[in-house]
Amino acid sequence: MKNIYLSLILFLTIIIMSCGSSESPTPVVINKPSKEVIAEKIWEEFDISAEGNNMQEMKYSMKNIQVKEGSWVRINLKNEGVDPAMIHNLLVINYGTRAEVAQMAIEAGVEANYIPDSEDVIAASKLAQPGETITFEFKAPPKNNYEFFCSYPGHAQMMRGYFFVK
Ligand SMILES: [Cu+2]
Repeated sequence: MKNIYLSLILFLTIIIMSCGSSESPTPVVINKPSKEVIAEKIWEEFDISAEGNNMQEMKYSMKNIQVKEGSWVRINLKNEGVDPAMIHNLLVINYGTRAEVAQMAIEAGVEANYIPDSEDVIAASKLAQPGETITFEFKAPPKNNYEFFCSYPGHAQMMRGYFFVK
């Protein structure tokens, strides 16, 4: 009987020892920073008003927008119009494509917020009704010159400006 106990103890000891030296090594503790390092987004924010109450007076309050490459852009488009016909958006597009994108926007229609499915559209806001402010965000495209404009039918000529990424 004693021998059985001894055998059992020996057997258990072997099991415990073999567990201790099992193949999976004990995890190596590396000095981890308490928080993961996340690259901070650099934001460039602009408040742009759409002013005027008719087709002759309507305009953006900014003509030029300049941002740094790699930054994130937040545009607060405030429609200051009161006339129900004054509906606006803001599209950032590749330089020189305004006429083409404006035409595509009309074809895209109001359901699409007059935002055409085009590679020339870098970023776009939804339509802002009179009195409404629409905020939209996007990562600045590569260093280059771009344009912005309102793609609501008939507004592209009056409501436009330049978007520079430096
Ligand atoms: Cu407009």
